[in-house]
Amino acid sequence: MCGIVGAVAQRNIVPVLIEGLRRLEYRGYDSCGVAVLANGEPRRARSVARVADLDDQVRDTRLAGATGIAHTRWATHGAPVTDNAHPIFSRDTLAIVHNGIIENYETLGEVLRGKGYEFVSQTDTEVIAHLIHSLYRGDLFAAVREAVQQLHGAYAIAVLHKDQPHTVVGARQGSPLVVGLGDGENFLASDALALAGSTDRFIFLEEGDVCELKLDGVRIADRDGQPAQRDVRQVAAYGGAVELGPYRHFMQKEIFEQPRAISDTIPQADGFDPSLFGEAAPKVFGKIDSLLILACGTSYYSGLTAKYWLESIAKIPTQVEIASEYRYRDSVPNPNALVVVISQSGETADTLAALKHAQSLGHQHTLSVCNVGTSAMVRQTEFTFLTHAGREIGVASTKAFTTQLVALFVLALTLAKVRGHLSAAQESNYLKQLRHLPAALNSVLALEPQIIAWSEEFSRKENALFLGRGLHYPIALEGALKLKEISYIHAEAYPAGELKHGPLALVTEAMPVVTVAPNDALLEKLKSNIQEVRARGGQLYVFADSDTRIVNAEGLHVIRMPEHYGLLSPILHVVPLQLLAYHTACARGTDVDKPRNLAKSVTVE
Ligand code: HGA
Repeated sequence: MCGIVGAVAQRNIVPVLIEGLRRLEYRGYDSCGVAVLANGEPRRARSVARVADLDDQVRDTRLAGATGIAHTRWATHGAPVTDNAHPIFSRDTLAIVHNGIIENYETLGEVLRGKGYEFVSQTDTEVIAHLIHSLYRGDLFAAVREAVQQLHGAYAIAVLHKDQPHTVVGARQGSPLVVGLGDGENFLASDALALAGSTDRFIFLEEGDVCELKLDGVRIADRDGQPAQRDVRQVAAYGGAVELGPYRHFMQKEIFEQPRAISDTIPQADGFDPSLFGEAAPKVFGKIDSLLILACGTSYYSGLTAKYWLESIAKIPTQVEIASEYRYRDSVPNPNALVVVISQSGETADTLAALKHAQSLGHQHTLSVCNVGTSAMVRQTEFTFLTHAGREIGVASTKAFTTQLVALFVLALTLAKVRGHLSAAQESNYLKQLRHLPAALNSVLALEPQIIAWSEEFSRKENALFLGRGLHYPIALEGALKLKEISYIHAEAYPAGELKHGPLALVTEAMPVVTVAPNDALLEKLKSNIQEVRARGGQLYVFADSDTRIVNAEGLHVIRMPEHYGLLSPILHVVPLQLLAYHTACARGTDVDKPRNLAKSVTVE
């Protein structure tokens, strides 16, 4: 989603700003722009194409300046057209970039119109620009502090003013913003990654902070306007271009990186000790009586899968809820529950808000499962388990999902051990299974040519059904989500037992029905569901464990999974569904890594 970069320096800062935007491109955006103070005047370039086009523009127009802000926009208010692209100006004196949504923009807009401000964009951001302008009395830092008091909603902003050379003011509430400290120059960005190469010293601003960047230092005020000291952290953000290598898209590369990502995520230790989650976990885990898992999208499906593990192995009651629902409903808090939040980026706005909501209700124990160690989510939870997926560029999550599953499986085993449900023999057996997982995944990846053959068929369809049972129902959900996201084929997933309660009405020869068929206790039930579909002329595409005796027949297409993998089977079964979605999307010619309307880190509500 939106990315912000800002800088004050004694050199032309435009190349640094453009490079920062390039590094944030993977998040997804629909327009971009940059503004600098050039000879004391704000000047800008904006594009509804890629950052490369913006770069051409700034070169052609020789846009240069030592104080600047830049932005990639994922439109929430107003179409992705040039007039709505940031930086947004107020009366040609002030420029702002904004990430987030201002909920009271209509009310504020009316007041500002009454004061004579004209609006030239449809964005909520323009309200902030005019508001700060209306409050400016020669001190930008003070004007921004005053302005943010009036904003409702989420924001990270960076602002410059023509009368304040070598000054950029930033503020955050609900959206991420970091300060990068340089020598005689300072930076702002929504992600430390954007500043790799410029600095490795960062301050992670806290909620409600307002900061002022000058050449010789940075000052910060907290939400009450009091001067605040924040820790400086050394972060070696890897900003190098991620190479595609032999792959066609990042998504394909990331699917094939899963054996490595999983082996990096499996703990090195010889057993499942709570200390894997944090120093204080051994004291706390024994007291936990239930789990509340909060997440969105693919991470929500990893939580749903984990519920089966947690209840069957650790015998601990587990509730899984979509973060954007939980944060707005009345719920009954349980201070003895462990709240688990799951997010690849650790900046997912809805999940962060749900975490905050849980804490405000009195939940004391929180754990994040996250792929970014410096993220807001990791900083705001008591315990953490970091997945080691590495940078995920494709908007459709793949290796982040399977590494989350590994993390949650480790959590289930750890809680099982603490609660006396895991014998030493079981522990070493599970450890063995986990360690063999990367090799097992490699043999699943070898199915790619067979899946490509199916994807040709799928690319001509407009609808698909996905079926799974038990542990594999969330995997069917994830398979349907992957297909929707990148091929734009309408797909729905059902627990196979639900077919006859409604979706069977949709089954015709034109409807492919993808089925996940592991050899587990529900296999015979699943086979009956398969027959129900066949009896109605439906075309079944089944990923079956080799010992299931489900074989190719009229209307029944089977790909055999190389290994039967017990409780860890969801991690293997999701991989062919990722490949099916990927190759179907390729056959349809969509923009696989940047599907329309979607963004990578969902930093707005
Ligand atoms: N609301 C602003 C910024 C949107 C955003 O943060 N996207 O990630 C706009 O629509 O311009």
